[in-house]
Amino acid sequence: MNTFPSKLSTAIVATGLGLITLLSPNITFSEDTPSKQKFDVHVNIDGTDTMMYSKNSFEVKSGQKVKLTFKNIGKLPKVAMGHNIVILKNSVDLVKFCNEAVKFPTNEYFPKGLEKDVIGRTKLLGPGEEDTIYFMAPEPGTYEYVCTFPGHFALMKGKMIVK
Ligand SMILES: [Cu+2]
Repeated sequence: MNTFPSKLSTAIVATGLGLITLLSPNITFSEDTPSKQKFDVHVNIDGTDTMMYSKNSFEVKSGQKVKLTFKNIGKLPKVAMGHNIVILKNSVDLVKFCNEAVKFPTNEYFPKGLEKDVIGRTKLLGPGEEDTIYFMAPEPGTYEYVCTFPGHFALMKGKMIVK
């Protein structure tokens, strides 16, 4: 009869999915993230070859656990058109931060020592790549996010509005 093989293949598929979840390399968490799987709001943003974010603002509520997925939907190579999203604390000057970031090409254009200035950040992504981050929405206010790849901050920036 077919019962046993069909149960077996179901088990294999389930195991496979489990492995994919475990091995997924693109999930990172900020330090104050209490749980990997629970979140209150999911924000999706794309980056393009024309140096644009698909969203120039989004709104969340203070205290929400935010899941943010960023995807580079362009085709140009990472060395020419890499993108990230860095969400800055509102005490931080965006231009100064980005001018510092360009000095760190070997650190994905993230300025070493300035982790304290950010609420969350994705990896620097090449074409077709995506990264998901989790963070807690801070106190109400407006927080800028930006791509720190050299020259991109003029166009690739937006505002996270926390209510
Ligand atoms: Cu960019």
